[in-house]
Amino acid sequence: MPANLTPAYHAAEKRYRQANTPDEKLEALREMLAVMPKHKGTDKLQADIKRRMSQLKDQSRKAPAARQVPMWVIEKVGAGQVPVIGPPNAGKSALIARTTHADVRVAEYPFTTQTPTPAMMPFENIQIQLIDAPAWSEDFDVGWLPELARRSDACVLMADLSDARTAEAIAYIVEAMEARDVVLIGEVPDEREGFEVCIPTLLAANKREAPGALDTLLELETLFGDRFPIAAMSVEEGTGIDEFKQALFNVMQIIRVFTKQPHKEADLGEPFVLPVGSTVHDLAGKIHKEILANFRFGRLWGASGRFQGQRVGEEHVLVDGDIVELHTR
Ligand SMILES: Nc1nc2c(ncn2[C@@H]2O[C@H](COP(=O)(O)OP(=O)(O)O)[C@@H](O)[C@H]2O)c(=O)[nH]1
Ligand SMILES: [Mg+2]
Repeated sequence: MPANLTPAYHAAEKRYRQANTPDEKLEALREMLAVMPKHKGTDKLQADIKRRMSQLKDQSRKAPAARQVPMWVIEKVGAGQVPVIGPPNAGKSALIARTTHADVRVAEYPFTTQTPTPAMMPFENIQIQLIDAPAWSEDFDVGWLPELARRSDACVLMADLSDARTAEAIAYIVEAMEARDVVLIGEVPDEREGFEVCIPTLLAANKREAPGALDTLLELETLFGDRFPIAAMSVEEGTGIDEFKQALFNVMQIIRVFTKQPHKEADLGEPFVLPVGSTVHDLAGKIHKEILANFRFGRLWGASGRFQGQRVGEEHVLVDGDIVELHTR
C-alpha cells in the first residue's frame, strides 16, 4: 500500500541517512515518526522506525562515548563506482591488480588493505571504477564501509571458495550492511519500501580452482543464488575474468549510447553512459543543457528503433548500443 509520505518525512529520512552519529540518527528518527501520517499503510514503517530507535538507545547505553567513524568519499569517474568488499583473503586486491593498472598490495596475510583505493577497470568501451576496500568480518568491523557502499553505483561481494566457511562470512557482511540500511541485492526492486538503500551487487566467487571449491560454490548458489548473480572465477589462473566483467556490467543496469552529427559518421569512441530506461531527453540533458532546451527531434540507429534512421522524440527509450543524432533549433 502506498504510504503517501510527506516532503517533511523525506527530509527527515534524508537527515537520518546522512547522520554521522547515533544522536543525530535518533533525532532524525524521532522527527520521521513525528511527521509521518499514521494509518494502516504506515504500520510497518512505524514499527521499523521504533525498532531502530530502541537499537540506537541500546547502543548508546553500551558505548557512551560514541566514536566518530572516519569517512572516505572518493570522486566518481568513469561509468560507475564499485567497491569490492568481502572477507579477508578472498582475493579482492588480486582481482583489482589483475583487471586494472593499479598497484595494489596482494598478500598472504589478512587485512593488508586498510584504506579504499580506486582503480579503473576497462570493459569493452568503458571504464568501471573499482575500489579496493578493507576486509570486513565479524572480528574486524569497518564502520565506514556501509557508507562507501551506500554512495556507490554497484558492489562486488567477493567470496573465497577455498574457505569452506565463506558462506557464513558472506552472510555476516550482508546482514551487517542491512543493519546499516544498505541492502546488497542483484536486482534492485522498482518499489522501495522503508528507508534502506538498495545497491546492485554481484557475488564474485574466487579461487574456483582450489580443492573443495565446487562444494563451496554449490553452497553459495543454494544460499544466495536467488539474491545475487554469481560469477565464479580464479583470479590466480585468470579464468572467468571476462565473464565477471560482463556480469558486473549487467548488474550495473547501464547502457552505452553514441551520438552523431547530421551528415557525419557516428563517433564510436567513448559512449555516453546512462541508466537502463533512459530516454533521448536524458541523453540530451547529459550532453548539454542548451541541447535539451533547443531539442527538436532525434534520429536513431540501433536496436531500440523500428528501422535505421527513424525519427524519435524526447520520450523515446534508448537501449545499449544506440546511436542518436540530435537535431536542435
Ligand atoms: N588459490 C588461489 N589463491 C588466490 C586466488 N586469487 C588470490 N589468491 C591468493 O589469496 C591471497 C589473498 O589475496 P588478496 O588479494 O590479498 O586478498 P584480499 O584480502 O581479499 O585483498 C593471496 O595469497 C593471493 O595470492 C585464486 O584465484 N586462487
Ligand atoms: Mg586486500
